[in-house]
Amino acid sequence: MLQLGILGLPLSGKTTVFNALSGSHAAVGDYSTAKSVNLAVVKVPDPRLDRLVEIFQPKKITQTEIEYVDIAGLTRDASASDRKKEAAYVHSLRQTDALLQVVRCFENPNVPHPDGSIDPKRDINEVDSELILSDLIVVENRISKLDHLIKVTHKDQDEAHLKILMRCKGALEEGIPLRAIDFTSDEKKAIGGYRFLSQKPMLYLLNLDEKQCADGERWEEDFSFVTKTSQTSLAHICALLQMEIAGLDQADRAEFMKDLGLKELASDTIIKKSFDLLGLIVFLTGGAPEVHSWPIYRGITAQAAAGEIHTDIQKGFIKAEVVSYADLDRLGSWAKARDEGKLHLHGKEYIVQDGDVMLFRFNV
Ligand SMILES: Nc1nc2c(ncn2[C@@H]2O[C@H](COP(=O)(O)OP(=O)(O)OP(=O)(O)O)[C@@H](O)[C@H]2O)c(=O)[nH]1
Ligand SMILES: [Mg+2]
Repeated sequence: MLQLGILGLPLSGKTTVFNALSGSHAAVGDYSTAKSVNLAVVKVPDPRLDRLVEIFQPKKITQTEIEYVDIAGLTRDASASDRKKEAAYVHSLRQTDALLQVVRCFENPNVPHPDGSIDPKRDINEVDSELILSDLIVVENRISKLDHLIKVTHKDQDEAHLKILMRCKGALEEGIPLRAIDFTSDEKKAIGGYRFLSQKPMLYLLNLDEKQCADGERWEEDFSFVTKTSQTSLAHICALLQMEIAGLDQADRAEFMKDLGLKELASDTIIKKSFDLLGLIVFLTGGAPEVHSWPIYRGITAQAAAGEIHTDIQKGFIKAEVVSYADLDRLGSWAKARDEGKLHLHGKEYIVQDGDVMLFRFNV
């Protein structure tokens, strides 16, 4: 399952955002009393799935899910035990697929900022620098070990690896996050195991108060510079308000949102932006037993997509029957789509498109 890590300075509103996005009720406020890690699995809303349920009347529905991870921030004057916690914190972050950086913009005299003033641009710089530094430490350690090793073994493979790490080091020393570097797919594979933090796709999330939220678009314009680096994205949220909305039942929620003139829940906007950021699309499968949505990376082939369902289907792949969601929605049944010539047979190399409804033919 896809995992999104929530990070940010202490008291930037991470846990409030976590609650808003997941409808959870984790304790907010004082970091020391909060649980060290909050985890929540969220279903990715997709109206296309609802329509397929109408069409196929399945026994079972399986929706794409993502997991949010919120990890308690540390104070600046970290003690030894805090440092141990920090190692665990960095480890948890490394396991995630993308990062969601909560940026404090909200004014709240009851919640002191650890740096004494509200300055979101400074905060972004500080958090980004910490990620870069943490990667730099990993890279430097690895380089010095590899240096010793190469003197003994003289392996070309190690030399090649060292070269990539030197390139990483150069970038990090200049304060450039690794996500900004154009690695070849082989290079990416070679360093994938390090799970570098500055290489992960990053969604910057401006946490605005209710007053600021009226100007959400202007705030995003003002911070658009963060999206100049590749694999970054930007959104805003009024976390406190959204947490309240997430806690309401369906009927109250609709009314409350109407009163406030909100068209969409922040949790939905943020999931969409995260999917785009990660380059994810969805293909669908439907039938009487089950309707299922499958997240995949954009650009993968029909045969690779089949592997998401089962390796046997991938190995024994013959053809994929594909109807686009738009056609199936319009025509209302698989049989009708076939009759109208909207069912297409594709081979292994077909590049799956977002919203393809697929049926795989395979040999076992
Ligand atoms: N006014 C206002 N207060 C907020 C907003 N978001 C968070 N807060 C308050 O800020 C305080 C800290 O929020 P948390 O969500 O616990 O922050 P955190 O980043 O998880 O804090 P740590 O885990 O301790 O680092 C709480 O008292 C929240 O109510 C907001 O959008 N507006
Ligand atoms: Mg927290």
